[in-house]
Amino acid sequence: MGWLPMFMHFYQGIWYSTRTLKAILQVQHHFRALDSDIVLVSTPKSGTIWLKAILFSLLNRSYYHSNKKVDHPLLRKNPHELVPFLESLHMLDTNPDLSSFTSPRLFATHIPFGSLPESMKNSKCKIVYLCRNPKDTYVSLWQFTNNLLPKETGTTSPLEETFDKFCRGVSMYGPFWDHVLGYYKASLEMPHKVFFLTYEEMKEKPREQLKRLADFLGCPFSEDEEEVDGGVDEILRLCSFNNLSKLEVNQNGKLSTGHENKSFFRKGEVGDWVSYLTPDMIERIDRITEEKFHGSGLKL
Ligand code: PAP
Repeated sequence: MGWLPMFMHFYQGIWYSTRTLKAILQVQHHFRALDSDIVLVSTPKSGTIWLKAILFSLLNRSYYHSNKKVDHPLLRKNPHELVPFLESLHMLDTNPDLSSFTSPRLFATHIPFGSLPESMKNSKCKIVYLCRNPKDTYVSLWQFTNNLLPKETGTTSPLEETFDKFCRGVSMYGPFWDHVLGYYKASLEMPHKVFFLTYEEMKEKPREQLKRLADFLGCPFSEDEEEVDGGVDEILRLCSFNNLSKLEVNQNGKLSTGHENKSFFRKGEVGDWVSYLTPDMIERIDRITEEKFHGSGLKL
């Protein structure tokens, strides 16, 4: 059983809900990556929505910069609508028509490296990978899951129980650590293909990370854009938690999946876990992180 009262399945070393597993199988069988594709991959609750907004703004910046009268789509649409998950596309339609996507196509997924469709590994498509400290990831996932429980029951999935499951790897797309390590290794082996980024790095030095991203994607900021037009700062402001979370669409809108847009904007902070985890829990999860990442050079 998963965190919600539904079954989970262990497939290719990873835990999925029934619905997600069906979608993953469709993605594996039908999705054909193009060399020009850009795919944002992330662990759930690592700030995917933030990076979706940033990548969308980055890739479309020249159009909206020179067409100031056109409203930026982020002001009216939730980033999940603008940058769809491959899983969601294949949940609605087993083999969706993607011909309306203009190049470079921008998609997102939570699929772990080992289970990516072959074309994503073999083509020249680029992967931007985002992950986050496991303690904040866990707390964010727990809060999100609580929102999905039927309101009338008033129940909260017990922190201790879900924490134990998370530590044992039983969470959506878990084990968390295996997911991260898969992409971390791929980024070391193929730095031109896989860009590895953490939520904390993005929070700490957003300008630097945004410029690194632009370089990696082959659309670097010119000096003018950076210094004169304020291109970098404008994207960061547009995509900031403060800005996105206050927009009407993100306060009152809903996705086609039924999720309320506001459920993707909770606190947006680093270190919120201190308010939820006991010293024993911290000790346990830190030990797992140390053991799993031992020798990899990775710290989260
Ligand atoms: P998903 O896996 O369901 O797509 P995802 O977008 O990865 O969720 O993560 C949501 C987290 O990103 C939330 O974290 P929290 O629960 O700790 O608050 C959310 O608040 C945070 N987030 C959303 N937008 C931003 C933003 N613009 N800047 C920073 N963090 C953000």
